[in-house]
Amino acid sequence: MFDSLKKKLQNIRTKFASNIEEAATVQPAVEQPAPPPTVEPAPPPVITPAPPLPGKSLAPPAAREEKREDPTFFNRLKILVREREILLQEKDIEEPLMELEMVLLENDVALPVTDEIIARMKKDLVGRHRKIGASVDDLVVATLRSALCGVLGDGLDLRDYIREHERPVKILFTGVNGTGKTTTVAKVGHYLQKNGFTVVIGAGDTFRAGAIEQIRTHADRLDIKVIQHQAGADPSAVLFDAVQYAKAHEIDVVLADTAGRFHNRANLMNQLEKIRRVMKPDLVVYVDEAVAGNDAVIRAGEFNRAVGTDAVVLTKADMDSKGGAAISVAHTVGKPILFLGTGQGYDDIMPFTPRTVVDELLGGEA
Ligand SMILES: Nc1nc2c(ncn2[C@@H]2O[C@H](COP(=O)(O)OP(=O)(O)O)[C@@H](O)[C@H]2O)c(=O)[nH]1
Ligand SMILES: [Mg+2]
Repeated sequence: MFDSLKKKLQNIRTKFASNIEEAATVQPAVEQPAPPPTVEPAPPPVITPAPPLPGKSLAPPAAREEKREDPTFFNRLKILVREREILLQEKDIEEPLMELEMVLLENDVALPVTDEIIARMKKDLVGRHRKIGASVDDLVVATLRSALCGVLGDGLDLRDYIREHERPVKILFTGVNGTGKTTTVAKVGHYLQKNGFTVVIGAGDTFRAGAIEQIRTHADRLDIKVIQHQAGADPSAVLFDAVQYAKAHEIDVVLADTAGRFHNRANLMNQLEKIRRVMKPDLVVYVDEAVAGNDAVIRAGEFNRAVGTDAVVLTKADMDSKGGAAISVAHTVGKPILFLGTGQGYDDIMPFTPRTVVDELLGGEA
């Protein structure tokens, strides 16, 4: 997952670290104490010191010199220096910042999101006294981590959501064709069952040939009840029945599969409006493929404007080496990513926790 971006971020990390290290070495005033005094022959001892003049230092020069040479004093300073402090200017990190910008754009991170990440890096690093320990890399990773977490938002834990809402919680999955809606419905059903919730699936794709069979096969394997009508039936009616079933049987969650549709196809969008009216979903989840990069981000925005979206699932993250959509979609659409799809198996689904995704991107170190 996200291998190309991960590799590039590793390089960038090294570049930042070496630039900051360089800036630190030409900046002794901030990060280092005065160098130890050059060992000069001590001045001849003053045998009879003159009485101190009013307003002058009480300590004679020889005594002050002696104090500066105290080895324990310098040892203590050296220990302090391990926690160096640095004041970076923009020019110190201009080069790696520009490279980071290019890398993000090349890996399909949307322009406004790239800008935001760069702005956060700058704000964190430039013009502020920053402590650097033995490893500058720690500072770089912390800064990158916080910039990326900043654009990824808080995420949404579906288990918490269900616990906090009246049952049944109704979740409608929508999006364009072939992105993995039906597979995601099955995976989410399995995930929720593993987490102790009861689930029913509504076979709301009555449009595409074989769609009802497809969800039925998944559900049978996972031992999940499916509410279905015949092919060509009104999906609103199917999903209404699924909700009624859940109410009657005290099922925790209704997962509604639907046919793929584009936001600009009026008839299918009207159908979706009707589904919304009849089923009254608690969450409308937009599903798209991480591999679609910027297209997925743009489509998610269009869907949100057309019908409203509460959360996003990005599938096929296992096939996505760039990670741009995963980084961009929450910030661009203003809705959290709920899950990443990471393969074709039922367990190949990952709750989207920004922190975990950033760890994955930064190699999980530091
Ligand atoms: N590699 C991979 N394939 C996926 C993932 N999710 C779905 N697919 C595949 O994508 C194809 C289309 O999935 P489907 O659920 O039928 O899409 P729908 O048309 O949106 O319902 C199927 O072959 C799925 O196995 C995923 O996370 N990773
Ligand atoms: Mg489908």
